[in-house]
Amino acid sequence: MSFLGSALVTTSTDPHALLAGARARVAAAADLQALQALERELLGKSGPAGLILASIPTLPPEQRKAAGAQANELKRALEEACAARRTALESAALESERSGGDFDPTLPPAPLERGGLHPVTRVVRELEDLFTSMGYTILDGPEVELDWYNFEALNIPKDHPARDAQDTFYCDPAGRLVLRTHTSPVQVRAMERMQPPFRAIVPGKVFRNEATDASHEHTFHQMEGLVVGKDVSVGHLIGAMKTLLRGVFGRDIEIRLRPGYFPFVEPGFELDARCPFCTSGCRVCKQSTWIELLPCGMVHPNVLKSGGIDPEQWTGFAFGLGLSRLVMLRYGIDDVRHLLSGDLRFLEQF
Ligand code: FA5
Repeated sequence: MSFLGSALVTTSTDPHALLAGARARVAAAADLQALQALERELLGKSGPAGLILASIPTLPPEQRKAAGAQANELKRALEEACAARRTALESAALESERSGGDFDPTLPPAPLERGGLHPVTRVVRELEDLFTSMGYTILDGPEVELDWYNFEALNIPKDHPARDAQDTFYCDPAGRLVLRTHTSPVQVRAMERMQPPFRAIVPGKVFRNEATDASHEHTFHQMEGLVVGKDVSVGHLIGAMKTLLRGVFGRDIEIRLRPGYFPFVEPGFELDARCPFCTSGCRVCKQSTWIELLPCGMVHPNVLKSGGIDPEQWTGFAFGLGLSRLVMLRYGIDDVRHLLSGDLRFLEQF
Protein backbone atom coordinates (compact mmCIF):
# COMPACT_ATOMS: atom_id res chain seq x y z
CA MET A 1 0.00 0.00 0.00
CA SER A 2 1.25 3.43 -0.85
CA PHE A 3 0.74 4.84 2.65
CA LEU A 4 3.24 2.31 3.99
CA GLY A 5 5.95 4.05 2.00
CA SER A 6 4.84 7.57 2.86
CA ALA A 7 6.31 9.56 5.72
CA LEU A 8 4.80 8.07 8.80
CA VAL A 9 2.60 10.21 10.93
CA THR A 10 3.28 9.88 14.59
CA THR A 11 0.10 8.55 16.13
CA SER A 12 -0.64 6.35 19.02
CA THR A 13 -1.62 3.69 16.46
CA ASP A 14 0.78 2.07 14.00
CA PRO A 15 -0.93 1.66 10.62
CA HIS A 16 1.41 -1.15 9.52
CA ALA A 17 0.56 -3.26 12.50
CA LEU A 18 -3.11 -2.37 12.37
CA LEU A 19 -3.42 -3.37 8.73
CA ALA A 20 -1.42 -6.56 9.07
CA GLY A 21 -3.44 -7.69 12.07
CA ALA A 22 -6.74 -6.86 10.42
CA ARG A 23 -5.79 -8.62 7.19
CA ALA A 24 -4.86 -11.75 9.07
CA ARG A 25 -8.25 -11.79 10.77
CA VAL A 26 -10.06 -11.26 7.45
CA ALA A 27 -8.12 -14.09 5.83
CA ALA A 28 -9.09 -16.35 8.71
CA ALA A 29 -12.84 -15.60 8.53
CA ALA A 30 -14.36 -19.05 8.23
CA ASP A 31 -17.66 -18.19 6.56
CA LEU A 32 -19.69 -15.32 5.14
CA GLN A 33 -21.41 -14.66 8.43
CA ALA A 34 -18.09 -14.31 10.28
CA LEU A 35 -16.77 -12.08 7.50
CA GLN A 36 -19.81 -9.82 7.74
CA ALA A 37 -19.33 -9.40 11.51
CA LEU A 38 -15.65 -8.68 10.99
CA GLU A 39 -16.40 -6.12 8.28
CA ARG A 40 -18.71 -4.27 10.63
CA GLU A 41 -16.04 -4.22 13.30
CA LEU A 42 -13.03 -3.31 11.13
CA LEU A 43 -14.74 -0.63 9.09
CA GLY A 44 -16.57 0.90 12.04
CA LYS A 45 -15.55 3.58 14.52
CA SER A 46 -13.36 1.30 16.60
CA GLY A 47 -11.73 -0.30 13.56
CA PRO A 48 -8.13 0.63 12.58
CA ALA A 49 -9.14 3.54 10.34
CA GLY A 50 -11.60 4.74 12.95
CA LEU A 51 -8.88 4.71 15.61
CA ILE A 52 -6.56 6.84 13.46
CA LEU A 53 -9.40 9.28 12.76
CA ALA A 54 -10.20 9.47 16.47
CA SER A 55 -6.56 10.28 17.24
CA ILE A 56 -6.44 13.25 14.85
CA PRO A 57 -7.54 15.91 17.38
CA THR A 58 -4.58 14.94 19.60
CA LEU A 59 -2.04 15.46 16.76
CA PRO A 60 -0.11 18.64 15.96
CA PRO A 61 -2.01 20.52 13.22
CA GLU A 62 0.65 19.91 10.53
CA GLN A 63 0.24 16.12 10.90
CA ARG A 64 -3.53 15.98 10.76
CA LYS A 65 -3.95 16.02 6.97
CA ALA A 66 -1.56 13.13 6.50
CA ALA A 67 -3.28 11.18 9.27
CA GLY A 68 -6.63 11.64 7.54
CA ALA A 69 -5.15 10.35 4.28
CA GLN A 70 -3.66 7.37 6.10
CA ALA A 71 -7.04 6.52 7.63
CA ASN A 72 -8.68 6.62 4.20
CA GLU A 73 -6.07 4.42 2.61
CA LEU A 74 -6.29 1.98 5.46
CA LYS A 75 -10.03 1.80 5.09
CA ARG A 76 -9.74 1.19 1.34
CA ALA A 77 -7.15 -1.54 1.89
CA LEU A 78 -9.44 -3.25 4.39
CA GLU A 79 -12.43 -3.02 2.07
CA GLU A 80 -10.37 -4.67 -0.68
CA ALA A 81 -9.25 -7.44 1.67
CA CYS A 82 -12.87 -8.09 2.73
CA ALA A 83 -14.11 -8.13 -0.88
CA ALA A 84 -11.39 -10.62 -1.87
CA ARG A 85 -12.25 -12.88 1.09
CA ARG A 86 -15.97 -12.65 0.23
CA THR A 87 -15.32 -13.77 -3.36
CA ALA A 88 -13.16 -16.65 -2.13
CA LEU A 89 -15.78 -17.77 0.42
CA GLU A 90 -18.61 -17.54 -2.13
CA SER A 91 -16.70 -19.61 -4.71
CA ALA A 92 -15.85 -22.17 -2.06
CA ALA A 93 -19.51 -22.39 -1.00
CA LEU A 94 -20.62 -22.86 -4.60
CA GLU A 95 -17.94 -25.46 -5.21
CA SER A 96 -18.90 -27.45 -2.14
CA GLU A 97 -22.58 -27.28 -3.10
CA ARG A 98 -21.75 -28.54 -6.59
CA SER A 99 -19.63 -31.39 -5.39
CA GLY A 100 -22.12 -32.37 -2.65
CA GLY A 101 -24.06 -35.62 -3.05
CA ASP A 102 -27.51 -34.03 -3.48
CA PHE A 103 -26.56 -31.50 -6.18
CA ASP A 104 -28.38 -32.40 -9.40
CA PRO A 105 -27.41 -30.14 -12.31
CA THR A 106 -30.17 -31.65 -14.47
CA LEU A 107 -33.01 -30.27 -12.30
CA PRO A 108 -34.95 -27.40 -13.95
CA PRO A 109 -34.35 -23.96 -12.38
CA ALA A 110 -36.95 -22.43 -10.08
CA PRO A 111 -39.65 -20.88 -12.29
CA LEU A 112 -39.26 -17.16 -12.98
CA GLU A 113 -42.21 -14.88 -12.22
CA ARG A 114 -43.39 -13.69 -15.61
CA GLY A 115 -45.01 -10.32 -16.18
CA GLY A 116 -47.72 -9.78 -18.76
CA LEU A 117 -48.95 -7.02 -21.00
CA HIS A 118 -51.52 -4.67 -19.50
CA PRO A 119 -54.94 -5.08 -21.17
CA VAL A 120 -54.81 -1.46 -22.38
CA THR A 121 -51.39 -2.10 -23.95
CA ARG A 122 -52.74 -5.21 -25.66
CA VAL A 123 -55.65 -3.36 -27.22
CA VAL A 124 -53.46 -0.38 -28.16
CA ARG A 125 -51.02 -2.70 -29.94
CA GLU A 126 -53.83 -4.39 -31.86
CA LEU A 127 -55.29 -1.03 -32.87
CA GLU A 128 -51.88 0.27 -33.89
CA ASP A 129 -51.40 -2.77 -36.15
CA LEU A 130 -54.85 -2.29 -37.62
CA PHE A 131 -54.47 1.42 -38.30
CA THR A 132 -50.90 1.29 -39.60
CA SER A 133 -52.12 -1.36 -42.07
CA MET A 134 -54.51 1.34 -43.33
CA GLY A 135 -51.71 3.89 -43.73
CA TYR A 136 -52.12 5.73 -40.42
CA THR A 137 -49.11 7.14 -38.57
CA ILE A 138 -48.90 6.69 -34.79
CA LEU A 139 -48.40 9.97 -32.95
CA ASP A 140 -47.76 10.94 -29.36
CA GLY A 141 -48.29 14.23 -27.55
CA PRO A 142 -47.52 15.78 -24.17
CA GLU A 143 -49.69 14.84 -21.19
CA VAL A 144 -48.99 18.27 -19.64
CA GLU A 145 -50.43 20.41 -22.39
CA LEU A 146 -50.81 24.08 -23.18
CA ASP A 147 -54.31 25.45 -22.66
CA TRP A 148 -54.01 26.60 -26.28
CA TYR A 149 -53.83 23.08 -27.73
CA ASN A 150 -56.22 21.48 -25.24
CA PHE A 151 -58.95 24.09 -25.59
CA GLU A 152 -58.39 27.32 -27.56
CA ALA A 153 -57.06 25.83 -30.80
CA LEU A 154 -59.97 23.35 -30.70
CA ASN A 155 -62.49 26.16 -30.89
CA ILE A 156 -63.08 26.14 -27.11
CA PRO A 157 -62.30 29.67 -25.86
CA LYS A 158 -61.98 30.51 -22.14
CA ASP A 159 -65.66 31.30 -21.59
CA HIS A 160 -67.01 28.36 -23.63
CA PRO A 161 -69.42 26.06 -21.73
CA ALA A 162 -67.75 22.99 -23.31
CA ARG A 163 -64.91 23.57 -20.82
CA ASP A 164 -67.26 22.49 -18.02
CA ALA A 165 -67.66 19.05 -19.60
CA GLN A 166 -63.91 18.47 -19.39
CA ASP A 167 -62.84 20.02 -16.10
CA THR A 168 -59.11 19.68 -15.84
CA PHE A 169 -56.16 19.89 -13.46
CA TYR A 170 -54.35 23.19 -13.92
CA CYS A 171 -50.58 22.95 -13.53
CA ASP A 172 -49.58 26.58 -13.09
CA PRO A 173 -51.18 29.61 -11.42
CA ALA A 174 -51.61 31.41 -14.74
CA GLY A 175 -53.65 28.49 -16.13
CA ARG A 176 -51.49 28.12 -19.24
CA LEU A 177 -50.56 24.50 -18.54
CA VAL A 178 -53.15 21.77 -18.02
CA LEU A 179 -53.18 18.01 -17.79
CA ARG A 180 -54.73 17.21 -21.16
CA THR A 181 -58.37 16.23 -20.88
CA HIS A 182 -58.44 14.39 -24.20
CA THR A 183 -56.13 13.33 -27.00
CA SER A 184 -57.66 15.92 -29.36
CA PRO A 185 -54.89 18.54 -28.75
CA VAL A 186 -52.60 16.31 -30.83
CA GLN A 187 -54.89 17.04 -33.81
CA VAL A 188 -53.54 20.60 -34.02
CA ARG A 189 -49.98 19.54 -33.17
CA ALA A 190 -50.17 17.02 -36.03
CA MET A 191 -51.51 19.60 -38.47
CA GLU A 192 -48.63 21.93 -37.60
CA ARG A 193 -46.05 19.26 -38.40
CA MET A 194 -47.53 17.16 -41.19
CA GLN A 195 -48.39 18.14 -44.71
CA PRO A 196 -51.85 16.99 -45.85
CA PRO A 197 -52.94 14.48 -46.91
CA PHE A 198 -52.23 12.43 -43.78
CA ARG A 199 -53.85 9.95 -41.39
CA ALA A 200 -52.84 9.55 -37.78
CA ILE A 201 -53.90 7.92 -34.54
CA VAL A 202 -52.89 9.09 -31.07
CA PRO A 203 -53.29 6.56 -28.24
CA GLY A 204 -52.58 8.06 -24.81
CA LYS A 205 -53.45 8.88 -21.25
CA VAL A 206 -55.81 11.74 -20.41
CA PHE A 207 -56.98 13.29 -17.14
CA ARG A 208 -60.20 14.80 -15.84
CA ASN A 209 -61.07 16.45 -12.60
CA GLU A 210 -64.28 14.57 -11.97
CA ALA A 211 -65.83 12.15 -9.52
CA THR A 212 -64.95 8.54 -10.21
CA ASP A 213 -67.34 5.62 -10.50
CA ALA A 214 -67.45 2.28 -12.30
CA SER A 215 -67.33 3.97 -15.72
CA HIS A 216 -65.45 7.20 -14.87
CA GLU A 217 -61.85 7.49 -13.79
CA HIS A 218 -59.76 10.66 -13.32
CA THR A 219 -57.01 9.09 -15.45
CA PHE A 220 -57.97 7.00 -18.45
CA HIS A 221 -56.98 6.23 -22.03
CA GLN A 222 -58.29 7.57 -25.29
CA MET A 223 -57.25 7.13 -28.88
CA GLU A 224 -57.65 10.02 -31.23
CA GLY A 225 -57.93 9.50 -34.97
CA LEU A 226 -57.42 12.21 -37.56
CA VAL A 227 -57.59 12.07 -41.34
CA VAL A 228 -57.02 15.15 -43.49
CA GLY A 229 -57.21 14.99 -47.27
CA LYS A 230 -59.06 16.07 -50.39
CA ASP A 231 -62.82 15.53 -50.27
CA VAL A 232 -62.72 13.47 -47.06
CA SER A 233 -66.34 12.80 -46.11
CA VAL A 234 -68.59 11.26 -43.46
CA GLY A 235 -68.61 8.12 -45.65
CA HIS A 236 -64.86 7.73 -45.07
CA LEU A 237 -65.40 8.21 -41.34
CA ILE A 238 -68.06 5.46 -41.25
CA GLY A 239 -65.82 3.12 -43.27
CA ALA A 240 -62.89 3.65 -40.89
CA MET A 241 -65.07 3.07 -37.82
CA LYS A 242 -66.53 -0.16 -39.23
CA THR A 243 -63.01 -1.42 -39.94
CA LEU A 244 -62.00 -0.49 -36.40
CA LEU A 245 -64.87 -2.50 -34.88
CA ARG A 246 -64.26 -5.47 -37.16
CA GLY A 247 -60.63 -5.46 -36.00
CA VAL A 248 -61.55 -5.31 -32.31
CA PHE A 249 -64.47 -7.76 -32.23
CA GLY A 250 -63.46 -10.02 -35.12
CA ARG A 251 -66.72 -9.56 -37.06
CA ASP A 252 -68.90 -6.88 -38.63
CA ILE A 253 -70.69 -4.77 -36.04
CA GLU A 254 -73.66 -2.60 -36.93
CA ILE A 255 -73.23 1.09 -36.10
CA ARG A 256 -75.39 4.21 -35.97
CA LEU A 257 -74.57 7.90 -35.82
CA ARG A 258 -76.47 10.33 -33.63
CA PRO A 259 -75.86 14.07 -33.62
CA GLY A 260 -73.27 15.03 -31.02
CA TYR A 261 -71.84 18.40 -30.11
CA PHE A 262 -68.12 19.09 -29.90
CA PRO A 263 -66.87 22.58 -30.79
CA PHE A 264 -64.00 21.16 -32.84
CA VAL A 265 -66.10 19.12 -35.30
CA GLU A 266 -68.93 20.12 -37.61
CA PRO A 267 -71.06 18.10 -38.03
CA GLY A 268 -70.35 16.11 -34.86
CA PHE A 269 -71.66 12.65 -33.99
CA GLU A 270 -71.89 10.08 -31.26
CA LEU A 271 -71.22 6.70 -32.78
CA ASP A 272 -73.03 3.77 -31.22
CA ALA A 273 -72.19 0.13 -31.90
CA ARG A 274 -74.67 -2.72 -31.77
CA CYS A 275 -73.98 -4.54 -28.49
CA PRO A 276 -71.50 -7.32 -29.27
CA PHE A 277 -72.72 -9.37 -26.27
CA CYS A 278 -76.47 -9.71 -26.84
CA THR A 279 -79.31 -9.41 -29.32
CA SER A 280 -82.13 -8.28 -27.06
CA GLY A 281 -80.53 -6.18 -24.31
CA CYS A 282 -78.11 -6.95 -21.48
CA ARG A 283 -76.33 -5.33 -18.55
CA VAL A 284 -73.49 -4.03 -20.74
CA CYS A 285 -75.76 -2.15 -23.15
CA LYS A 286 -78.20 -1.23 -20.37
CA GLN A 287 -80.94 -3.21 -22.17
CA SER A 288 -80.79 -0.92 -25.23
CA THR A 289 -78.75 -3.23 -27.58
CA TRP A 290 -76.62 -0.17 -28.45
CA ILE A 291 -73.36 0.88 -26.85
CA GLU A 292 -72.20 4.49 -27.01
CA LEU A 293 -68.69 4.00 -28.26
CA LEU A 294 -67.06 7.09 -29.60
CA PRO A 295 -67.62 10.69 -30.50
CA CYS A 296 -66.46 11.80 -33.92
CA GLY A 297 -67.15 14.25 -36.73
CA MET A 298 -65.78 16.34 -39.56
CA VAL A 299 -62.91 18.58 -38.47
CA HIS A 300 -64.15 22.15 -37.91
CA PRO A 301 -62.66 24.68 -40.39
CA ASN A 302 -61.43 26.79 -37.44
CA VAL A 303 -59.40 23.86 -36.16
CA LEU A 304 -57.83 23.32 -39.58
CA LYS A 305 -56.96 27.02 -39.55
CA SER A 306 -55.44 26.73 -36.04
CA GLY A 307 -53.19 24.00 -37.45
CA GLY A 308 -52.20 26.10 -40.45
CA ILE A 309 -54.27 24.13 -42.99
CA ASP A 310 -56.47 25.83 -45.58
CA PRO A 311 -60.08 24.62 -45.01
CA GLU A 312 -60.98 25.66 -48.56
CA GLN A 313 -58.62 23.01 -49.90
CA TRP A 314 -58.67 20.28 -47.30
CA THR A 315 -61.27 18.50 -45.19
CA GLY A 316 -60.93 15.87 -42.53
CA PHE A 317 -62.60 13.66 -39.97
CA ALA A 318 -61.62 12.97 -36.39
CA PHE A 319 -62.72 10.55 -33.72
CA GLY A 320 -62.00 10.18 -30.00
CA LEU A 321 -62.19 6.56 -28.96
CA GLY A 322 -62.73 5.97 -25.24
CA LEU A 323 -59.99 3.35 -25.15
CA SER A 324 -60.50 2.41 -21.50
CA ARG A 325 -64.16 1.68 -22.17
CA LEU A 326 -63.33 -0.33 -25.27
CA VAL A 327 -60.88 -2.41 -23.22
CA MET A 328 -63.65 -2.98 -20.66
CA LEU A 329 -66.01 -4.15 -23.40
CA ARG A 330 -63.39 -6.35 -24.96
CA TYR A 331 -62.48 -8.19 -21.75
CA GLY A 332 -65.78 -7.92 -19.88
CA ILE A 333 -64.29 -5.68 -17.13
CA ASP A 334 -67.03 -4.22 -14.96
CA ASP A 335 -65.19 -1.26 -13.37
CA VAL A 336 -62.83 1.17 -15.14
CA ARG A 337 -61.01 1.80 -11.86
CA HIS A 338 -59.45 -1.68 -12.01
CA LEU A 339 -57.41 -0.68 -15.03
CA LEU A 340 -54.92 1.65 -13.34
CA SER A 341 -55.27 0.25 -9.82
CA GLY A 342 -52.00 -1.68 -10.08
CA ASP A 343 -53.77 -4.57 -8.34
CA LEU A 344 -51.93 -7.75 -9.33
CA ARG A 345 -54.98 -9.92 -8.60
CA PHE A 346 -56.67 -8.06 -11.47
CA LEU A 347 -53.66 -7.82 -13.78
CA GLU A 348 -52.67 -11.47 -13.45
CA GLN A 349 -55.90 -12.43 -15.23
CA PHE A 350 -54.58 -11.16 -18.57
C1 FA5 B 1 -63.77 13.85 -26.14
O1 FA5 B 1 -62.88 13.70 -25.30
C2 FA5 B 1 -63.47 14.38 -27.52
N1 FA5 B 1 -62.12 14.85 -27.57
C3 FA5 B 1 -63.71 13.26 -28.52
C4 FA5 B 1 -63.72 13.68 -29.96
C5 FA5 B 1 -62.56 13.56 -30.73
C6 FA5 B 1 -64.87 14.19 -30.53
C7 FA5 B 1 -62.57 13.94 -32.07
C8 FA5 B 1 -64.89 14.55 -31.88
C9 FA5 B 1 -63.74 14.42 -32.61
P1 FA5 B 1 -65.65 12.85 -24.61
O2 FA5 B 1 -65.50 13.81 -23.50
O3 FA5 B 1 -67.03 12.39 -24.88
O4 FA5 B 1 -65.03 13.44 -25.96
O5 FA5 B 1 -64.73 11.59 -24.33
C10 FA5 B 1 -64.53 10.60 -25.29
C11 FA5 B 1 -64.65 9.22 -24.68
O6 FA5 B 1 -63.79 9.10 -23.56
C12 FA5 B 1 -66.04 8.92 -24.10
O7 FA5 B 1 -66.89 8.44 -25.09
C13 FA5 B 1 -65.75 7.85 -23.08
O8 FA5 B 1 -65.66 6.59 -23.70
C14 FA5 B 1 -64.37 8.22 -22.61
N2 FA5 B 1 -64.43 8.91 -21.31
C15 FA5 B 1 -64.82 10.18 -21.03
N3 FA5 B 1 -64.69 10.45 -19.73
C16 FA5 B 1 -64.21 9.33 -19.15
C17 FA5 B 1 -63.83 8.98 -17.81
N4 FA5 B 1 -63.91 9.85 -16.81
N5 FA5 B 1 -63.37 7.73 -17.57
C18 FA5 B 1 -63.25 6.84 -18.59
N6 FA5 B 1 -63.56 7.10 -19.88
C19 FA5 B 1 -64.03 8.33 -20.17
